[in-house]
Amino acid sequence: MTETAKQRLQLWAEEMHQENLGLRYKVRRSLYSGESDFQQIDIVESDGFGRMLFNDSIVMVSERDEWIYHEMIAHVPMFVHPGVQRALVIGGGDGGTVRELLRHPSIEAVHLVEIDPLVIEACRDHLPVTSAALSDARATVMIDDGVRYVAETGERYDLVIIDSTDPIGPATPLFGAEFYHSVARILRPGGIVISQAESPFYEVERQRSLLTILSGTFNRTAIYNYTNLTYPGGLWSFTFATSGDLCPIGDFDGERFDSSAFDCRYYNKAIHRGAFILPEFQRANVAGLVSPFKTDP
Ligand code: AG3
Repeated sequence: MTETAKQRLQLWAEEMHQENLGLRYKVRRSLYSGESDFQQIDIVESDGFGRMLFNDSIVMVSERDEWIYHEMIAHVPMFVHPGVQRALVIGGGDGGTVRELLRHPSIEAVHLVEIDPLVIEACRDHLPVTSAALSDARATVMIDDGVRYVAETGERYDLVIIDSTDPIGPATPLFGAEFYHSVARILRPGGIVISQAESPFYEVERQRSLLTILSGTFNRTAIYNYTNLTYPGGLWSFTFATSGDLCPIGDFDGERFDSSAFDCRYYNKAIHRGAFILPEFQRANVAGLVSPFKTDP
């Protein structure tokens, strides 16, 4: 037998980004592979990144870094709003965002609206680190189109989080004006909207168009960054918008964070403030589309 023939078969999962970049992860074994009406869903045991969820070959979650994304999407608005009781998550069927929201004692109900039941099922079976939160008594999972849900529901929320995939396929309308008009309708007074806002390097136009929509619909807008391992380019963003006057810096309740004694692995008070300080190129790209802060970060 030749040296080559004796070698173990090498399995890799690859995310192709904008046709000129590929990120490859060594796969130990596939845990789940299925096709829904919306997408191809894969959960693999990777070598070095833990379990990973891919939708249509795009990385959604890795155990190695999912906590960064989920801490930053949830705790930033939670420590700005004085007392979120009811939160809505659109997408996010892995459950990670719900998990972080539920750590806050003010939360009475979290509704998760996920379009694809197979994401929920696959994550419940193979990604307990995020999905276990979906079994909490305060969490309600609804299988529905988020666009339809926000247009038609009679429910109202203090916080709406758009935990979406990239703006392709069923997620595309989640980056549109009509959708945000409906989100504004279902916000309680002073409510906050956080959206998955892609990469400041690769998605300049997307960030601009999202902020244009938000600043035309809400009273106050901002964009903040986090760095992660598995999304192309590493530095990624969320947008912040509110129909009220809460400022993500001026109204940040750092004392509440201190007394809550959360064992965060990424988020802390300085990270909260620093996340809103943009690198020069991004500051120029979003100029005029974000609101001045009440106080300096
Ligand atoms: N939401 C997906 C963020 C976008 C990832 N994009 C990419 N890898 N090209 C993740 C959901 C986590 N709850």
